[in-house]
Amino acid sequence: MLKVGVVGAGNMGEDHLRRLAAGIAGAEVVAVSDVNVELAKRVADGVGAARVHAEGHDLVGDGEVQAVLVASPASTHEAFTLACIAAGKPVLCEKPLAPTTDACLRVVEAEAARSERLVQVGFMRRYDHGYQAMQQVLAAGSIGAPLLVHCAHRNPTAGAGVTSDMLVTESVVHEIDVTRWLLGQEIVAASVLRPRRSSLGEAGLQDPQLVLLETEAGVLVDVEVFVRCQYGYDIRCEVVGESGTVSLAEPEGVHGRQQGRRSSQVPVDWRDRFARAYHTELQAWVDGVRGGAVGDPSAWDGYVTTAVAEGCLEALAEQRRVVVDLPERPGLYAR
Ligand code: ISE
Repeated sequence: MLKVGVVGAGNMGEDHLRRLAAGIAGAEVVAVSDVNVELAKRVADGVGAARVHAEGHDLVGDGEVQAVLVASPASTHEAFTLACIAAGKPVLCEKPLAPTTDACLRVVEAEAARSERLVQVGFMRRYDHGYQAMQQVLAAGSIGAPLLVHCAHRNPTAGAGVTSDMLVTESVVHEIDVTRWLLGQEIVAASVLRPRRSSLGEAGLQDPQLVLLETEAGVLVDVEVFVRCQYGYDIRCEVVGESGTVSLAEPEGVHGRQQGRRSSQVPVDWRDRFARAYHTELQAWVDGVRGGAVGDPSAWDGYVTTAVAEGCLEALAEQRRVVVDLPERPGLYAR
């Protein structure tokens, strides 16, 4: 049994904790930490974890904890992940690895200095069966070389306080990670167009946005991100190749026929839409750690996604095409 400690008992942390406790083979939650220690206690009780810490660093240092899942606010990810690396403990860090490229690079450098993969980043779409099926079609070469990727990322509503930048840093980061993985190519430039704003958003919020990414082989990836689309959580992705296309199917569900209409449900919450992907991701992490091989996305992938996201923010603010420059990929993360 892998003894796991979870830093952060908020929404995502609680979600992961429940999944780890109920459905993941080979893992046991032994410790929970949260700055809100009452919350940590309540959540720990719910999953039968005996150890509660108010401070995440104490959890990382807890001798009972063999591997750590970091689900605290993004601004704290760097410090907890670095502490795990220093302690030689495998860590699954929720997205993003860190909010700035400098912070991500410090994690990459610390891990590369140990010459040992310990960090997996929580971009779970790579574990979604739909994206995995797309990746297999692409790898088999049956639609020829990819030329274009069309994506949409729509949320029904966004919480108060959402900013225009957060459409990129919270949402588009998933498309950045998953298209790099689908195509096996790096993104070299970004532009962001500002369509007419929805009147249903907060005043001043640039919603929707149209992000255009260019890969090293010249593939163009367009991402419509629209966080107050009102009707549901809708994720689309289609790759257009030289001789065919492959796209995500609609999520499973049922079709209804009633009063002369066909209907089916659109999910409203991303945790429901990607529930199976979260499960597969966690099981793969636990299996990987127990087998001595931490999986992807790596700290390098986390770094690159933040670097591309920073390029998008510059492109959004300055309304110009921004070139994304990456340092050489360290040998530890060889393809
Ligand atoms: C949220 O933070 C997530 O991570 C979801 O996966 C994403 O789809 C959503 O747009 C974000 O707000």
